[in-house]
Amino acid sequence: QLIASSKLKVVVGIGVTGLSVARHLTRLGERFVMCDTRQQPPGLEQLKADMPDVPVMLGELSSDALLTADEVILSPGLTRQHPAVQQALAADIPVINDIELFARSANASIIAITGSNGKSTVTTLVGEMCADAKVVAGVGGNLGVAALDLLQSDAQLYVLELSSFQLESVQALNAEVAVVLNISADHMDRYNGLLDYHQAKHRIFIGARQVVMNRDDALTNPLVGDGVKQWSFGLGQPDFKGFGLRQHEGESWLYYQFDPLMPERELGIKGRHNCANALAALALGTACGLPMASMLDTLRRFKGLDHRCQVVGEVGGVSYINDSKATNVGATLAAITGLARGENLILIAGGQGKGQDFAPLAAALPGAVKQLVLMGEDAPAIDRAVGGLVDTVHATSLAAAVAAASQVATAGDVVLLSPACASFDMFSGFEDRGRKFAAAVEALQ
Ligand code: UMA
Ligand code: ADP
Repeated sequence: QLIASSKLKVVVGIGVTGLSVARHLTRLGERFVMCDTRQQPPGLEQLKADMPDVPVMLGELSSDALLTADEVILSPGLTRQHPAVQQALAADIPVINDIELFARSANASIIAITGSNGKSTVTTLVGEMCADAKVVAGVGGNLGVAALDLLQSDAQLYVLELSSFQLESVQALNAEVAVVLNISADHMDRYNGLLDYHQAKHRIFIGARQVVMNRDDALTNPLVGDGVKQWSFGLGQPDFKGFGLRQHEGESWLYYQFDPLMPERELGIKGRHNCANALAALALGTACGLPMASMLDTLRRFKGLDHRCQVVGEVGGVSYINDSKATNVGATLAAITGLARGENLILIAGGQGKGQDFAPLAAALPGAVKQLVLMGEDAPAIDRAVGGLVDTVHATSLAAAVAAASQVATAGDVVLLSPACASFDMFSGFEDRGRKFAAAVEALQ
């Protein structure tokens, strides 16, 4: 009893995650303190209002404070490489996070989804599939509601979008089914190369009873034992484990093994990458026993999320597409591949590059992009990588970029905002960037 009462948890980060952890620990009756390196963390007011008795420490993380903890609960925005966190680890103090706490308390199966791109689309889609099948699902994580806040609901299933940052501090998620949708470089300012990032993502498979792999991306292939049931998806013909595409009645159909499911053209979400997302969602849903007919209805109905290859206007025969959520090169490549019909694209790109290599754009732009309009902090880095391969102009604002793009676009062209970069240098987030793009397009009409 005495030992139990001396236990103290230290929660690092007072943002959305930190607040959800504080509420959870309060419900459990645990003793904890909260800290944040910032003097004005965004969740502070809420914390003071809802849990006024919780001790708060602000400013540079003190290793002394962390060393008093029996567990440190780290928010995803802070790296485990922080010196104070490293000292706690060296002293054998477990450094976990909200997702680990979630896994310990979850009373229903978890569908766990990560990947460099498509997480939000697949998570939302699987959530919709559950709703259509009348399965009560708690949907959230990196997207929407923080994971621990979902535990309040009477969920029969949890559908979690997990970022690599969240997976870094998970010890054992024990998901019913887990997937890494795809892997391409992202967040290279935080990771020591692609291997480091890959290892963080693959923590999603720890303790999983079933796994889903992408046949078109070997880096998604989990290293799991024979007892773990495996499913697969990919844009080629399906293998015995899964979902894919085959020609049927003169067109491309979604298939499960040798069973035709529906024509690809009936999918509500468009583009090759979204077809892969649909197949991944089918694999996850099937693994959890959702009925196929209902899942296919969902696929027909679900039209995708805002800011992901979303048409926001048509002016003088020119389509304007908002792909503001393309915050890495992989997502921008998917948009270019899906939308290029000869040299018909005017691409607006740039922002914060997060340390990524823009070289893959050099192969994709010529022949697809009529003009590149660059803006933001890493515009010069993109310019260097593309190296004059396509006609390039620079803009100092998004409105100026849209104006420049509209000058060169002619009927049949597509003006595509797909920045391959984060937005925080000029906007409050990708939604803000997408909304400002839509407003600039509106102003052209
Ligand atoms: N920070 C400090 N000092 C601290 C703690 C945080 O400076 O002591 C800074 C971090 O460097 C970071 C910012 O504060 O830039 C936010 O960090 P946080 O851990 O407090 O973030 P939360 O508000 O808890 O939000 C996090 C996710 N954010 C990140 O991982 C950066 C949210 O994902 C997520 O929705 C939320 O938890 C609930 O799960 C956002 C995101 O951008 C949407 N995620 C990245 C992505 O999708 O690419 C991974
Ligand atoms: P995430 O949550 O992983 O960021 P989203 O579903 O929000 O994923 O999509 C983010 C960006 O990635 C958008 O630009 C979208 O068009 C693109 N995208 C979505 N799915 C894929 C995929 N399977 N492969 C490549 N890009 C994708």
